[in-house]
Amino acid sequence: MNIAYISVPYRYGQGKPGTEQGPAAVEQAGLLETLAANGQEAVRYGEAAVLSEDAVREEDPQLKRLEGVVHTTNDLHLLVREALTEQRFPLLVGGDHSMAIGTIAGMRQVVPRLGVIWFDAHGDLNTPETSPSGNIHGMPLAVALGEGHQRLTEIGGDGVKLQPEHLVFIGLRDVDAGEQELIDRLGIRVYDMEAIRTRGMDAIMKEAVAYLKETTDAFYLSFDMDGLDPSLVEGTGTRVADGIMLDDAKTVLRHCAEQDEFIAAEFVEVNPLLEEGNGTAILANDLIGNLLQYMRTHRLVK
Ligand code: NNH
Ligand code: MN
Ligand code: MN
Ligand code: MN
Repeated sequence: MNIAYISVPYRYGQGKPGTEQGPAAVEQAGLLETLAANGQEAVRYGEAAVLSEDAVREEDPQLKRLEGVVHTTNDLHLLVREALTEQRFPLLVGGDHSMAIGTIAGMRQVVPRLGVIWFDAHGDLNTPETSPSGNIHGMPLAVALGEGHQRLTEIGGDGVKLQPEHLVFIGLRDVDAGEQELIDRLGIRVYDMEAIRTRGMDAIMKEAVAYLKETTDAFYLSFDMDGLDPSLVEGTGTRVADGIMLDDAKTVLRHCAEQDEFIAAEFVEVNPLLEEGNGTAILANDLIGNLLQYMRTHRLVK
């Protein structure tokens, strides 16, 4: 295991100032020490390029700050591709969730049959036509499936897109009408809070991982902090009631870490400006520590 920590200090996929400070807040919480404590070099592999505020305009109300998102996600896809090509495990810290447009684009150039576990309260399947906000952080999965504005879908080239059966949702509970239509039409696998309550996270993750391993070559985890219960995450922009508690979140991380096919992870939507102190960044750092520890243990046991 050779981690490539990549920071994505940006906020253009949503409207609230602060997610651009997410990586610095998680580093402040001890991220480099967490890497060192798990046998890694305490270094940042790379940082995605971000346009300055005055270079980014709101423009299209259904596709806000498009240039800012295109610039960063395009740069990020190159970084992720490079890290994977060097046989490293990309560990990304954001930044708002639109960054996943770059993550997935970069990964798919190396792993065409890529699986995705999307830990989130939201579907992030909107297009400019269905979005209630015009914020691109609500669109990355639609883009990955090939739906949406061409400036976004063309990042990483016009190759094969993410296949709907290679995607799994965990913790979904705030879905817009257009997103639900897409989920139903494409038959995307969803584990919502009801499923988590009745079946338990352990059974769900066993099934989710087995499902992905059947038809993909490798998978990654995209962890939106707002998938967690709002009592745990004051510092994230769109909290939704009745979310995932800590033990269940760790179960998600453990099941991912136990698979050799697990090749990258991203932690997004940390916004230290929305809370006193640094609680959400500290939690993100703790979760990353858990993940790395599970990965180490698994490798030792093997
Ligand atoms: N679905 C809403 C939108 O598209 C909210 C998205 N917000 C998120 N997604 N935080 O994870 O605007
Ligand atoms: Mn999200
Ligand atoms: Mn979300
Ligand atoms: Mn703060």
